[in-house]
Amino acid sequence: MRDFILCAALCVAAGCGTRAAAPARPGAAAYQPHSRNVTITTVPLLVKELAKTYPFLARDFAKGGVLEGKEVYAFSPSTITAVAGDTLRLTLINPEDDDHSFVLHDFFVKIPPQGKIDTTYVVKAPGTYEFTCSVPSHIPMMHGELVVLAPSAFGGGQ
Ligand SMILES: [Cu+2]
Repeated sequence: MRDFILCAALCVAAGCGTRAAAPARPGAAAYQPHSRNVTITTVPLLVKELAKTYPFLARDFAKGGVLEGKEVYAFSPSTITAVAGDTLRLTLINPEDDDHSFVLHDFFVKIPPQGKIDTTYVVKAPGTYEFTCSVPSHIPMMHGELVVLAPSAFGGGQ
């Protein structure tokens, strides 16, 4: 708690709450890319195994049902925020007995059942990028977003 109070006091003194929104200042130090640890777990939401707990799911998964040929999984968390140039140190955890994957437009990692994958990804241009699972029965429901901010948003140069 004492560390938090000290951090909060330093942050207020340094104007942390206003720095992110400040426009780039000529001569300000350029943003230095960070290494960010991100752990993402695949989570079952409405899967066939749950039909015993929620009897209505049997009808949903049946032929003609709203989830025919599908199961609903999520990535937790489903949003990653970083700055262009940062390196994401990703830990991808799949506790289930189904295959999953983590797919960006230029990146693919298979996450085996009851497996954990450690990998890295360098974020590039600012923008919003969807990530998803490639297993057909898990899409379009299983997805998330990588939000990449411009370094100039932090008051420095490029
Ligand atoms: Cu999946």
